[in-house]
Amino acid sequence: MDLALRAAHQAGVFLRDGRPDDLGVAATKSSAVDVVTEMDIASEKMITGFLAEHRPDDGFLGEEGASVQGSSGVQWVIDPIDGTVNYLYGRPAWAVSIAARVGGADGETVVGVVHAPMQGETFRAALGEGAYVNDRPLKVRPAPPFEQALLGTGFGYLTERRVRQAEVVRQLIPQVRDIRRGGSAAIDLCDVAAGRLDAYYERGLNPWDLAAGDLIAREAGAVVGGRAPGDAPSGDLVVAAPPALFEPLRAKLDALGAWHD
Ligand code: LIP
Repeated sequence: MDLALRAAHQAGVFLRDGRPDDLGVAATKSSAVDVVTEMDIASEKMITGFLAEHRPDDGFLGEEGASVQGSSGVQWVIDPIDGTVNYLYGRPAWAVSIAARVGGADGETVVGVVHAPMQGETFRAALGEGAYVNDRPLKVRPAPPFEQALLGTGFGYLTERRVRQAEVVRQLIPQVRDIRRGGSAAIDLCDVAAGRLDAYYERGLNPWDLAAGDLIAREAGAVVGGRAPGDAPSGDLVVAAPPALFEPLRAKLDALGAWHD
């Protein structure tokens, strides 16, 4: 936890104070709007370098290419900027997300840190030890009636998937209080943990988007799952909500086909 916090804060200062005024797109991935900046790449190098210096036998999985098997049984799962498009546009909703998993790629997340420098907030959780923002304990909001729920979601970078996701939103929005699209899955999951959203769902997340926020939400009392009852959250679908809201939302999303393109 200490190493994750120090790595996240170090990267956060670099990203907040060192953002070039003329920041541009360094590369694209799945589509012309799935972008990487030089700061994503530099942040990941800074984080992996710091962690490897202190724990040289650990493994790494990072959004911008970090991929080290390691021999210690500990794997660091890193999103150096979650909310890259927000960061590119100078919008504040972005975060550094760092998780530690024990037991390899399918192991259990034991530490999660989501550091949001522009909000002045660091969300953290250790397995079985609760969730916090800065030093304040986090607890999910009590589940409201479904029609009064404030949901968060996000959209992919491929047109075909976005069309499908918009159709799910079209059918869902008359049935709930409202829907927010913040642009950072890690922050969305922390918002569920903090009671700033009643629930969050999204199709298409990568492990680095999910790992830290998943633990923080669960340690704050949320259920975090996937498409079918008992499914773990995955790229197919992530659903995070207080226990009494989770199953009604999961079932609704399953019926709306939110799990496929
Ligand atoms: C982002 C996610 C967000 C999703 C975006 C993107 P990135 O991660 O945090 O929830 O809707 O499409 O995947 O690419 O900024 O690390």
